Amino acid sequence: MKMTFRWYGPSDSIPLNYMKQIQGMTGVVTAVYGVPVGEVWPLETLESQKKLCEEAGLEMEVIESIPVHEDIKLGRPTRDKYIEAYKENLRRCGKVGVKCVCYNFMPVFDWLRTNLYFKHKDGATSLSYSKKDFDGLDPRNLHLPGWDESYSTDELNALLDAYANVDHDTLFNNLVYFLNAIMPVCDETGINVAIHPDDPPWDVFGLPRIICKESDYDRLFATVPNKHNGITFCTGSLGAGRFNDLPYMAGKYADRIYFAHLRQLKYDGDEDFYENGHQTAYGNVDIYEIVKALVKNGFDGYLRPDHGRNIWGEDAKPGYGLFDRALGAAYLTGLFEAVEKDLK
Ligand code: DNO
Repeated sequence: MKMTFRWYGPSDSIPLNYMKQIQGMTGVVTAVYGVPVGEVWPLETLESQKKLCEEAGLEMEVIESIPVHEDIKLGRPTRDKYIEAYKENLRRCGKVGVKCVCYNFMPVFDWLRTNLYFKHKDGATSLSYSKKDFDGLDPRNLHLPGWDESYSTDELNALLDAYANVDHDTLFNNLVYFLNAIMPVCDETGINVAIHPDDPPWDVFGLPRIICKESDYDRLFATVPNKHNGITFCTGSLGAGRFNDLPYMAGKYADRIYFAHLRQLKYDGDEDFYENGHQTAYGNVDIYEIVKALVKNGFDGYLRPDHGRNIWGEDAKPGYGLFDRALGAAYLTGLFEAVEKDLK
């Protein structure tokens, strides 16, 4: 496994050398920010970001994410144009040594939480999700923490209308169309693409979500068997689904897991949860059993600590502070060491 840390590019408030000071850190996970979805990333930006990483002694082998244009998800005639741009982005990433590209196929919305500052008794804060708060939201007039408000209300409404005709199978077929189109570029560049699960792993606002559970992965690999078609195993996203057995899934798909997001969450009702520090004792995700399943089954991908709490007075981007993610990285590195030694 290779331990990595998410870096939001040159404007990230956390300096690269702080990331490097977390012992065991091999590289960053990043993207080119500020380019509209569907456009080609300037090669010079990729090169200059890579240079900054190298100067800090870090690799830049993972991209999270190259976002997928909604026209591709909707299967609109214009999708081919956006797929061409996606292929060009993969080639450019390949040129600067990227080995793994994370993406998601969630219609309109990426991850959803209802509170970015859930208060813990010890004064820490973290992200949380409450069904009751969620049910009170109007997707057509949405102001939600963490959600990209780059759409105007009119654009958002037009997009939601367009999805009225897209059911789970249609969305899945559009994913397959996209994957079949990009696989040759993955073969050519050696890049593995790793789909991020839907977060939370169920339909939201009547929009279909198709990467939520075991049968979704089985269907994905049966339909597009190319080995470059892989997954980002995000324990926080999949773990919100009480129906997912994460250690079992980690073992079953270990050879397709090119990237792992290991994060903790604590159930707080039937669907509600809040995020917590990474340790197994602090939530419902058995990080130890997941690490064991990964190691036992030959997991050889990238790994990153995921959403941490905000602690020690840090005023960080919710989920992405330095302190708790550093603690998470140290904990995960220790777990891997223990499990790897035990299994030898
Ligand atoms: C949240 C992240 C997601 C993830 C995308 C991948 O913190 O895990 O936003 O980057 O879904 O495309």
